[in-house]
Amino acid sequence: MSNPLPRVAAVHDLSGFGRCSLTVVIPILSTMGFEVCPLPTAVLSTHTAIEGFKLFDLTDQLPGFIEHWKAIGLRFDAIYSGFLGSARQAGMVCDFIKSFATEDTLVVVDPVMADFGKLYASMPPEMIGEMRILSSQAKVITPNITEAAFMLNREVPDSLTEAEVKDWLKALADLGPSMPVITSLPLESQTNRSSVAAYNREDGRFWLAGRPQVPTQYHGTGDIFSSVLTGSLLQGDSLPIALDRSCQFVASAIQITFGYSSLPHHEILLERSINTLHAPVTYASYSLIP
Ligand code: PXL
Repeated sequence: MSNPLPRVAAVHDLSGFGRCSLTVVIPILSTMGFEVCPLPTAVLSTHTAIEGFKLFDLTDQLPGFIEHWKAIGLRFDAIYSGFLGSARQAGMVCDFIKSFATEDTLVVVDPVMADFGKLYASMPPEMIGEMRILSSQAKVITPNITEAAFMLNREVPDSLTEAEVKDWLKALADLGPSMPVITSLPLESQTNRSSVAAYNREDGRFWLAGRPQVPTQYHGTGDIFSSVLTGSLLQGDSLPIALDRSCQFVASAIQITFGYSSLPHHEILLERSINTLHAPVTYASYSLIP
């Protein structure tokens, strides 16, 4: 019998506290109607922004998990990777994609490694080159502006014009992916908005989407964005609608969380916002970058 639900291989860590990676990927994609099969890259006590975190790296376990999945003939409609436990895992994930992806598989790589101009605490500098190689195997990549700068060997910019954003997206597409997306864009023309931009090499169009910025930072919003984007593209949404749906969900989750008194670890109250995943997309936000 064929699988009644589209199936996603989710290559991310499991952080016990701090709502990110698998603890947001699974509820979001399940709520959107997909079966999620986690391929855990590491198990952590908390995400790496909380001091004293413990990380148990699963690099040596990955090949055995993958071999077992091959042996039982598992097939995936999407492969979606994020935080890796070691730089060595990038090559393993490339091999996993080569073994399991067909022409119809949606391959999404979120090159999780840095933010605000700095690598995350557990990330070795070799991760940058490895993420560049892994990204070349993807259709969609979703770096934030710091990750995009690191992958392109550029300075992290304070601000970008729309023409510069197009150049950055084209340079990312030259690494391999046909739909690069950049999040946390410091757009010169939209300083009070949280903006994302994307390029679709197949039709040559560039898109911009966003929502008004809330004056605080939350952890895990990149994972939430990329998870909704993956689900949205997998359900057949166009690229700009997928961008808009993801921005809308992140913005509503932030808005809902912001209403509570300040939370010590700055994570999103996903459980209070997940029902808004089914809200219709308001088409007000996206536009073509001419
Ligand atoms: O949200 C990205 C992320 C995922 N997983 C772990 C992290 C981070 C960001 O800090 O530390 C373990």
